[in-house]
Amino acid sequence: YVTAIDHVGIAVPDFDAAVQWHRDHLGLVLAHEEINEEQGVREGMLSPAGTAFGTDTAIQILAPLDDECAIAKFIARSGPGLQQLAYRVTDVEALSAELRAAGVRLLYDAPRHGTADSRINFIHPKDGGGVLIELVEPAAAAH
Ligand code: CMX
Repeated sequence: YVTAIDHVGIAVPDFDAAVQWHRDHLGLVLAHEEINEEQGVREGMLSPAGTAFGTDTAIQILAPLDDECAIAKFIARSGPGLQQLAYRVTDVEALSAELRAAGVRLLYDAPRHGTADSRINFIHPKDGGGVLIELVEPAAAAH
């Protein structure tokens, strides 16, 4: 099911400052940006110039929209930093079903809306070796 590392997510308190820091110091460009109200985030996908968003691995900047969302809680507990590792998958529902059958806890009963109309679910960090693992089925593969 896993075809690539889709992105690595960094929780930040200030979206614009983080985007600027990565541009100024590492030359990464903002290839995509959106608000996801359900997840409570303003998020951006950063890539090296010349690479393709949706194909190559991206760095995801995640800034909280309010004090109650997952990113706000993460920053309050752990401070800014790496928050998630996201794998691109061909079929998020089929993989989730196999994981559940194997006793791995998924956060959602059904996939939710992710970046660029992808469908997403998460493996609980306690079952992911201490890593919050996101499963991303891109929109193009949706069915
Ligand atoms: N990475 C690793 N461990 C994490 C973690 C993370 N991102 N977030 C929480 N944990 C750990 C905590 O440190 C804690 O460990 P201890 O019990 O040893 O202290 C444990 O998991 C807490 O688990 P919890 O109390 O069940 O849950 P929380 O309230 O801390 O929430 C989580 C954790 C993963 C359920 C919540 O962050 C969540 O729902 N995440 C999925 C949604 C999300 O991250 N959205 C933002 C990104 C949106 C997008 O990518 O599109």
